[in-house]
Parts: sequence; structure tokens; C-alpha cells
Amino acid sequence: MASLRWKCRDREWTCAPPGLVMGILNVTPDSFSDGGHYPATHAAVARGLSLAEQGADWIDIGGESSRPGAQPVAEEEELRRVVPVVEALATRTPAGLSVDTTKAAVARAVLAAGAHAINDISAGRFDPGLLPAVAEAGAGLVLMHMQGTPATMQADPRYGDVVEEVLAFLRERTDAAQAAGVARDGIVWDPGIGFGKTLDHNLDLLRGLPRLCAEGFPVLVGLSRKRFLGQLTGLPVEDRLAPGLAALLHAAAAGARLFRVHDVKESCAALRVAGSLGALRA
Ligand code: HH2
Repeated sequence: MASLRWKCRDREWTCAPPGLVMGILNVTPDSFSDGGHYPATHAAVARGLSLAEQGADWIDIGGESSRPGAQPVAEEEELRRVVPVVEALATRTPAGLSVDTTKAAVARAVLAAGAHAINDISAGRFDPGLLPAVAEAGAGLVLMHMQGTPATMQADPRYGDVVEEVLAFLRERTDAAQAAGVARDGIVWDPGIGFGKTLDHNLDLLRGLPRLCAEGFPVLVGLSRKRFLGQLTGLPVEDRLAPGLAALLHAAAAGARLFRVHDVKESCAALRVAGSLGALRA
């Protein structure tokens, strides 16, 4: 597979093995594993700088939790949480800055503040202004698959062939993004592990990653500390580093190139070793 590039505004990232690590920075009181730890701007900025020092290529800043059952956050509150953090990090770290939002007004504000990409878990479905906002800034865009909304998605998720349906969804959302003016090489795909999926759906998607990766877009996965790891091992969220690294290395070997993680240092080290051993697909 040729090395893929992710173009975001005036910068470009090469998505070659061992891949790019995206450190998670939640500026929320209720995210499932680290919510409430970094509510104040200065603490969030310090945490972001620490993620970059640990080796994060990207920092993904989120002001609205998307855990199962999460309730939406008002636009003004989300802006208040994330904009000052983006502004401060933009001048203080070379890492790419993405913002996890579904709202066009938030996307516009953070792109004006210096963010390079928008990570939209709704893939442009929740706010019709989001794709044009990304297009106008020439920014990068993560398109993620989700069945339903965070409030309802785990109620009773059903699929025929989950890999085929996720593929069809991502193709359709890519067409929508391109129709809105988003550049093809600004788009990253994400199967949305845990978003409207049972354990079996998540496992089928992880096994099916080579099919997703064969479509020519860099593939991002968010596996870190997720519930499926607890379902497989019985371990609580604070003990899911080892199972998360096992899943991460599987995904890297299957062709995924971006990894959204809480544990940056450990993830970089695991990818470095697997890459050095030639265990990751070129
Ligand atoms: N997972 C979460 C949030 N945003 N974005 C992408 N692209 N892919 C993911 O898998 C993904 C995501 C998880 O939800 P949240 O409740 O915000 O928890 P945390 O950010 O601590 O992982």
C-alpha cells in the first residue's frame, strides 16, 4: 500500500507505518475514563503539552463527551471549553490539533483559533454547516461511523454485514464531504468502535479493517480503554492499557494508520517495537 497523506490546511502528515498517535485531551466533566481531570484551561493546556512531549503527533481536544448515554452540551459551553485550549496549544506545540465536535459554530471557532482538523463523530450528519466550515478552512476531517446518536446508540444496534454497512456509510459521507468542498486528501476514515456496536460488531470491524484500509483513505481507530476491552477481559477502565495495546497493534498490522489514545507514551513505544520488527503492513 502506498504511503497515504493527510493534508490539513498548510500542513501534511505522512500516514506510513508505524502510524500517527493522537493523544486524547478531554475538556469535559463527564468523559468515561478521564472526565473531570482537566476542566480548567491551564490544566488542559499543560496536559496537551505533556501528550506532545510523550510523542503524540496529534492532540484531539474534546469539549463534549460522546460516551454511551451522554447528553449534548450547549454550543456556548463547548466553545468556552475548547477555544482557549486550542488557542494556547496552537502557539506552543508542533503537534497537529484536531477538535472532536459535531457543531459547525465550534468547528469555525477552533479553526480560526488554529486547529488543523475536525474530528466529527457524526460525519457531518448532525449539523449541515459543519462540512462547509471544514471546506472553507481547507482543514482535515475525520469521518466516523456511528449508528444512531450517543444518547441512543447502544440501545439495540443491528447490522446485516457490519463491515459492508460501515464501508457504505463512509463512502456516502465522503461523497457528501467532497460535495461540500472538502479535499479528498483531507479525509480520514474511522469505523467508530463502540458507537452503536455490540462486542461482536466491534470484533467483526477490527477483523475487517483490511477491507476498510484498502479503500485508499488513512484509517483512524479509537480503541483506548473502551468497553469492548472490558467485555473481553473483565478488566475495569483503569486497567485496560494492556488489552488496548494488543488491539492497537492488531489494528496497526491490519493497516490502520492513526490511533486515538489516552496512553501516548505506551502506545508510541508499542508501535515503535512492532514497526521495528516489520510486523506492520507497509
Ligand atoms: N471515541 C470517543 C470519542 N471520540 N472520535 C473518533 N474519531 N473515534 C473514536 O473512536 C472516538 C472519538 C470516545 O468517547 P468519549 O466519551 O469522548 O471518551 P474519550 O474521549 O475519553 O475516549
